[in-house]
Amino acid sequence: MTRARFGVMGLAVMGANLARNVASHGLPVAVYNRTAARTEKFMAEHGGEGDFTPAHSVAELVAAVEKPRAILVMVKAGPPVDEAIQEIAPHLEKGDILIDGGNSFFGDTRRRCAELEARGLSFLGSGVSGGEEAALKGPSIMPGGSEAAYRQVEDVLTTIAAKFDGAPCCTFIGADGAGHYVKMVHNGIEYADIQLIAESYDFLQQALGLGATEQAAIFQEWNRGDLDSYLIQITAEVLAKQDAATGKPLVDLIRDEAAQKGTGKWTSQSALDLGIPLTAITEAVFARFLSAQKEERVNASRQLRGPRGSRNREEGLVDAVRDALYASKVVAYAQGYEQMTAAAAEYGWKLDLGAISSIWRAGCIIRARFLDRIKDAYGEHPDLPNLLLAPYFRDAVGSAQDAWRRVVSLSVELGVPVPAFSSALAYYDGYRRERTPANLIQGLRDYFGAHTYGRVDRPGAFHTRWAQDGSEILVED
Ligand code: NBP
Repeated sequence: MTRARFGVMGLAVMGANLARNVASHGLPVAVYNRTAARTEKFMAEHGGEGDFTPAHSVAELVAAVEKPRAILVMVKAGPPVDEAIQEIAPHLEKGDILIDGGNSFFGDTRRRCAELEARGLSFLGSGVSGGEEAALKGPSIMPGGSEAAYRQVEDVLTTIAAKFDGAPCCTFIGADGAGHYVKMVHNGIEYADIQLIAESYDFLQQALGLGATEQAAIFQEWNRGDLDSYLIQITAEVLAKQDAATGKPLVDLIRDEAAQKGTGKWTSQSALDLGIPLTAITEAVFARFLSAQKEERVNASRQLRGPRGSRNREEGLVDAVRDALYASKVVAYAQGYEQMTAAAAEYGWKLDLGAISSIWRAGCIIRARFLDRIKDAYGEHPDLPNLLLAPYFRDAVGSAQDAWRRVVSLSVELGVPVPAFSSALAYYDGYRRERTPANLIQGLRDYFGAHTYGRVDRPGAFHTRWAQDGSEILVED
């Protein structure tokens, strides 16, 4: 039997395209799917594209791959990954490598790493971004787990990855769940990016009365400047698309209920666990929840009054929205990167944020010109506490802030909901404040719960008998 360099278990859209990607580089690939009909369909449609060995059982798959084996598991995230591992692991030998390329929860990946390592097997939890087309032509790959195992499959993964200026968009991220964690934050940032685009579209429509076709040209124009990115580019394409049946912009015919698969929610949940103010991504998740309450919204739209404000035709508002979008985007990334820094400290990973920015420059959904700037910022200052403090971003946001405030205040006046724009601005204003009103929060907490407070003029923890004699007690030095 031919010895394949690589095995793929799971031939739905992602697994099939990754297998084809590997084979397109001249490497022999063994393929297996739980339901045999999918393997047969794959071979019928793509068998001629490369050196594929179809397997009809996991034993056959394992036998077809050269040792030490490298097998990509590309099945539905969650329990199916555990089931697939349980099925294949008994057939593997010490030193073999399993790669989970799905969108697994990083906590599951940490557990699976430990379980498989205890069995003498290596495990890589690898984020793969870019959707089905990138899986075929070159995704951004974020592998985490055993570094020694990564080095053994690095040639295959870097060969199939997207390239930016010739450099592969694949780098070892860190131990156990680091790769899936970084992929999760990537997806969270994607939620924020998309929400900010949706808010721009809504504002341009509600406040300026601009239709989809007019907006398509605006987004196209924006894509030639600092906002240059895949998501802005495809926004222009989506807005420009006409529905063949009605002749109307297709976007106007799409139901306004956003779905989600959970990676945005995980990112927010993790931020809560780590104590990171991840407002932009979390508002994006909440906005999708609110959008899904369609029936309630329709009912409320008939009962709840809004402002009487009308459309605004002030000069320069389109450019102001562009600046607000850019500044809010910087905040969303700053928060996501801060979260990765906190996760690295919590889980003992050495995350190279500059390298992570590099591998997001091509192949993935958030690919953008501005990631080059982030890479440079972390290249110059690897310990940068917050992206907003990098000179380029500090100045860019400083220049955009007047426009940003104008868009947010006009939105409030007109009753246009811009949760990501406004929460990003509130974060910016909160982050740049030397003194916040948390002194009052501490006073209240001490009043009702004797939770103590610190003083600005003396060390220690204090409690005041607020409602009694007002005396202060030093609780702790
Ligand atoms: P799906 O997420 O739709 O999963 C379908 C595959 O999982 C089929 O091959 C199915 O086999 C297999 N499977 C299931 Br379900 N349970 C199994 C089990 N217990 N044992 C073995 N195989 C099992 O596939 P996908 O859309 O290709 O996505 C794969 C992974 O990649 C997911 O984690 C996804 O989140 C991630 N991802 C997807 C995209 C995208 O654009 N779609 C992008 C990036 C990442 P069957 O044929 O026998 O039912």
